Amino acid sequence: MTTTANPIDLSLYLVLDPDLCGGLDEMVSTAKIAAQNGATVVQLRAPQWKKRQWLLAAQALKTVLAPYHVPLIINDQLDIALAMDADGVHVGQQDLPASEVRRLLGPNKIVGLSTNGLAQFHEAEAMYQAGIIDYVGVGPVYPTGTKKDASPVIAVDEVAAMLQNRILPAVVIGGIQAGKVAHLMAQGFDGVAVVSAICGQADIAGATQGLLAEIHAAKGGT
Ligand code: TZP
Repeated sequence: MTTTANPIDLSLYLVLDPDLCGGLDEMVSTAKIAAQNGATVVQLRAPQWKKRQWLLAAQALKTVLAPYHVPLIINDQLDIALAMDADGVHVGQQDLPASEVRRLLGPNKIVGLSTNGLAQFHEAEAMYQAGIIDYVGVGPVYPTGTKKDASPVIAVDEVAAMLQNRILPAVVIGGIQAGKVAHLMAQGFDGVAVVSAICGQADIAGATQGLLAEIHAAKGGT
């Protein structure tokens, strides 16, 4: 059995969505401030965008994140990721299969997969062991208005079952705001993924620092 084990610090995973994060300039500025203040991963997720817009934004984000060594993950646009040499690709259950993404990206890029329940989580574990994916997203765990087609909220006991004896890195997503982080981290996640808790906030730096402080406290003050 192999694992890709591409290293990724999932602690504070910012998902940029143009509906909340604004146009290109505002999005790039948000990403930069978040990276400066401790965000550990940035994902671009813009299902409504045309390819040319995708490429321009992804290239701009890559440039702004590089000095902070914060990886840029592209949501469900393999061609864009290949064109601008992104750090990785994240796919959902209805997107290009993770196995195809891995085959086309090669072994040294990050591949993430969304999961919404125990069965999908167990499938993801097998994919991790086979070297296909590097981490999973688990969610939504709270109702969210950010993703209009979000899957149903996962029941608390199902989340617990997913995390029991887990072998793969997992980041939690969906409706996570300041104050909710400690509870989720205590369940055993490696980090939290957010859109609206950072994007569109009046104080991006303060919002990022606040979430990070909760994460570090939950990880034992590291
Ligand atoms: N996937 C599951 S929920 C979600 C995504 C992309 C949106 C999360 O947004 P927010 O604003 O952090 O609730």
